[in-house]
Amino acid sequence: MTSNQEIADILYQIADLMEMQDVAFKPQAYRRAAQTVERWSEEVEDVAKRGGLEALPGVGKGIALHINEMILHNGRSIYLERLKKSLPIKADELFAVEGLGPKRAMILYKRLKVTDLTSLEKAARAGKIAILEHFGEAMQEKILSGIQFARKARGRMLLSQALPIAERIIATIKKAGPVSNIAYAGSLRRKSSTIGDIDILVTTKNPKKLMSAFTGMKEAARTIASGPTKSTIELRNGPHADLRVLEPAQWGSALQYFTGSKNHNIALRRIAISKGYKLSEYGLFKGNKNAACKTEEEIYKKLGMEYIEPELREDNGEIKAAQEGRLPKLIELSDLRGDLHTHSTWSDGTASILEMAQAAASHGLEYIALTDHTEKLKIANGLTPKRFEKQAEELRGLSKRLGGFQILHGCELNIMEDGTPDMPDSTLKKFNIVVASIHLGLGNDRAKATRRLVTAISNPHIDIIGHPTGRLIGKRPGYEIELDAVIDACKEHGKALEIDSQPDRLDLDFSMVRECVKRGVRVSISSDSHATDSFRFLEFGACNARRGWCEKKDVINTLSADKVREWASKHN
Ligand code: DGT
Ligand code: CA
Ligand code: CA
Ligand code: ZN
Repeated sequence: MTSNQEIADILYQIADLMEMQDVAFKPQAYRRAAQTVERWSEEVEDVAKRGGLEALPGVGKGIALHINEMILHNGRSIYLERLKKSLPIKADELFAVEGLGPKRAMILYKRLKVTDLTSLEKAARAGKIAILEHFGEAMQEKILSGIQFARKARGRMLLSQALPIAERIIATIKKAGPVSNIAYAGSLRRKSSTIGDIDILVTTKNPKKLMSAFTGMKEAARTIASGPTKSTIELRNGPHADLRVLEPAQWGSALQYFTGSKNHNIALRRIAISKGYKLSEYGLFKGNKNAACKTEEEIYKKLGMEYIEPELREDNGEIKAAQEGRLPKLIELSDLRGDLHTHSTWSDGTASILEMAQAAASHGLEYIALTDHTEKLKIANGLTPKRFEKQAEELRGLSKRLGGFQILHGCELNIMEDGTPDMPDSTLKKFNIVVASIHLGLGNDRAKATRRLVTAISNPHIDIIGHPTGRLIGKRPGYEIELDAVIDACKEHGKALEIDSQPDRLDLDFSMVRECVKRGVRVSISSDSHATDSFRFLEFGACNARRGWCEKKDVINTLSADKVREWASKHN
């Protein structure tokens, strides 16, 4: 199934590239169609199957053809690929740099012959970008740091990109079957925020058939290596996927080994040695006798410890905790009862409040906090106090239509340079919940960014700090913060820090989540949804929380709506 978001993403990309080619009107049409697809509550793939695409607002014959093509090719658009090839620049490379979109890329190409990261860097280093109109010194600096970042990130996928690909690979292989065991391992199984390559393990009696199904997949751009026990393909978006065929008797030890992390494995092997064993991907051996290898559980048990969930296997103290029987009981996605950060068309969302509530309910949630942007975030159509009053009226009208589902009224305000909110107290005190984020002035040094956050945390109206470091994975590192000071402030005032679950944010990062958990500061796991299909992002936030050793009690939105209200009202 190609998701609405995948389809919309491709339509947005097509619009961007058309804009570079100076095609009049068309980019707007594609963006309109992308917005429709993004907010459509039914699967667009189902709409396409019954021939109903052209009934969607903004979708004409041409765009319908492209959507059908994507669905036919499992989310791949030959049209987009051709468009990319027809351009004189490497759009994927350039757009990965924070701040570079089609308009700027086109100017840079026309004026400076910038076509890829190398020529971009050369132009920036020579100071040629700073003197262009609409660019300037600050933009040039931003581009230079963006290049470093894009280089490091290149070749790694977001968890949200890798997961559906891995699932499709597994489905394809199962179909070619029969298989007795199949799983993804590596960083994907540990649910890292980025994935270098996808590692799939399988046991089967017919490796040949599976290997050719694997290398022949639509997802494969080319075959890098193919053999009887291991094949590697290059995926369409660049990174690789490996398929390994294993002996059934070796399953547990191989799954353990290839799940990693490398450091976890090294530490575990040391313990095996100290107990007179030898641990490898082939088994856990005492002399020549294989003591445990069928399941991972057996291995951890034989080594004298509790089973360690993959998300914890980073050699961050999990082995000692497992030996002492004090591993956390990790939070599950299903423990989340609400979502405390969502947007509607009142600000920059693509769906109405009712549509968002219905989508959240169909995701199994009991409540959301509606937290549209505030006044100063002009680009996101931030609300004035007056408009928030109007919004409150709409909410009162809606409440009867929601059954038991609850909407807490809130906002996502902007923390200004001095740490104060961009909303008056008289408005803030009316909200059930207030999320506060830094959107404006991201360039602060560590001390200043920390001061802003700490000041915000001490404001009695503010309950949660949204995406606390401002990072965008693969695009910008975010501002640095003194985490200890921020945690101290949260502890003192009883506030929470957010895990923003957008796949390119995952902010707080898991290592910072771990510090919160250690210090007894609670987090909220929020989707920051701007569209109805974004509640699924909560899965990634939950993974990130698990990697940070979160239990249910550490997460605010495992509470009922009433308990959340009660918690938030304590601060006022
Ligand atoms: P990635 O692909 O960069 O996101 O990260 P991983 O963890 O998936 O790493 P990958 O694909 O290179 O290898 C998969 C697993 O295989 C890794 O997590 C642990 C294991 N492994 C790979 N190389 C070594 C090694 O040299 N020593 C040990 N002990 N384990 C290794
Ligand atoms: Ca890997
Ligand atoms: Ca690998
Ligand atoms: Zn937001």
